[in-house]
Amino acid sequence: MTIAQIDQPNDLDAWWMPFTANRAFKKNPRMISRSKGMYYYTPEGKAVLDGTAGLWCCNAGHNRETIVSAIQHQAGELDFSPTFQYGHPKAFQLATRIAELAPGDLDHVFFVNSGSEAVDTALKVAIAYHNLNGQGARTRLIGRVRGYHGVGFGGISVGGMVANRKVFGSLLAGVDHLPTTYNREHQAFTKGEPDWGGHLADELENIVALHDASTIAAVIVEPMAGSTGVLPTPKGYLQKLRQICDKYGILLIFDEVITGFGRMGYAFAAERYGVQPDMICFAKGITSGTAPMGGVLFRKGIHDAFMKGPELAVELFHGYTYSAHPLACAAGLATLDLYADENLFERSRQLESQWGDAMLSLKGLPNVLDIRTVGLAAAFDLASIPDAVGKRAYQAMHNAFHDLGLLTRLAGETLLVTPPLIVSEDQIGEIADKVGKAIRSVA
Ligand code: PXG
Repeated sequence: MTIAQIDQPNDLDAWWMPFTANRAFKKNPRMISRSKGMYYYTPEGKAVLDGTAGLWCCNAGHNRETIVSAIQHQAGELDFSPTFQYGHPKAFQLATRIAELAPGDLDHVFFVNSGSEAVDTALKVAIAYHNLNGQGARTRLIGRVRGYHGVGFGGISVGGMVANRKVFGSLLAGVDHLPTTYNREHQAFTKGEPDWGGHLADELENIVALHDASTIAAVIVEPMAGSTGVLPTPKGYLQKLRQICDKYGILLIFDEVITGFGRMGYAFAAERYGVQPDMICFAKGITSGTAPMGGVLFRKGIHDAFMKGPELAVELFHGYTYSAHPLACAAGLATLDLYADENLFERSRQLESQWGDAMLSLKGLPNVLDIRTVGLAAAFDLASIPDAVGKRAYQAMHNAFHDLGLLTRLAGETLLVTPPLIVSEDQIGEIADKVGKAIRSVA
């Protein structure tokens, strides 16, 4: 039996795949069985250039030796240890390293296993914090239309992607949404943060006027809305949001699950924008996708508010069996070392302009309605085929994988590319070329 045969699953029926058109996939699969550097490989051994860093997570590329050996070593040394009432050294080390990377007094880290858990953790702590401060009426949470904050009930409640919400019941009560910052008429084909739209942060004033500040716990936004199709926040928007939150005592949470760890040229996008949030949610890039891990960074004042009461009392009734799992901590430490050794955040910043130009060079292709780029991310909005919404982008993604050897992502009728930060200048050209061909392949 060849390796290819061993790697081929013999029955595709049992696994209900996440966020996937299961029936279409199983009729015509896109199978991946190996990875190295910038490439994935199919079970038949065909190379596929990773245009998406997996799912926005493999920022250092694939199967990097130092991360692989850190995980292997850790598995043989300490496989699992409880983190409720016990600790292991690498969890403390990793928390310290992440806090050092974060701006200002974001000094404390709570570990979870995914972005969705990070978001739920941040929202819960926001409400609990106000409660501890004698402001128990502050329970409202404010998200944004077209925001994505994972798939927990908290995340889909503050999230603003209709398909992720509409069949899941009444969600959390007491949630409101800022309007989306995207407006094609004013922003089409912009490279980086659009000039138009900073004023949309003022909508928070209207939400405060409706509900009263005394009922609002927190605002949560992505510094760049990724999943919904790379929507950079307009110039001045985040600064204004910070000012309004300060004015009314509302906590500001940045969901940096995608924007953290170099995608926007910095450890965190908060640094790019010079805006200090009260909490940062992270995941994905912390281990470069090699082990499930997420977390929340908290400003000192929030953490310290909980460190009161009897010393033997649990301060926060929250946590997961796999919070700070030893394998993920080992992976995280090796990943942060690699990011630093190879200056990958800086590399991303330096490549951003060339990346943007390469992607925007596809302006004018048939059926391309908008192209947006920021950091090392780009999105192509395509015109729908009449009566078949989503088909053009799906077909382009499928053709890119099978015919062109390029991995892309979909968001409705939008095609996304967000490569590992080790992408070479030549590969940027190759991605642009192949995206162009994939778009042209769907008449
Ligand atoms: N917040 C943000 C901003 C995210 O982008 C999550 C939370 C949830 O993370 P988990 O680890 O629970 O999935 C995300 C996840 C895509 C894509 O193709 C994006 C995500 C996940 C999978 C696919 O755009 N973002």
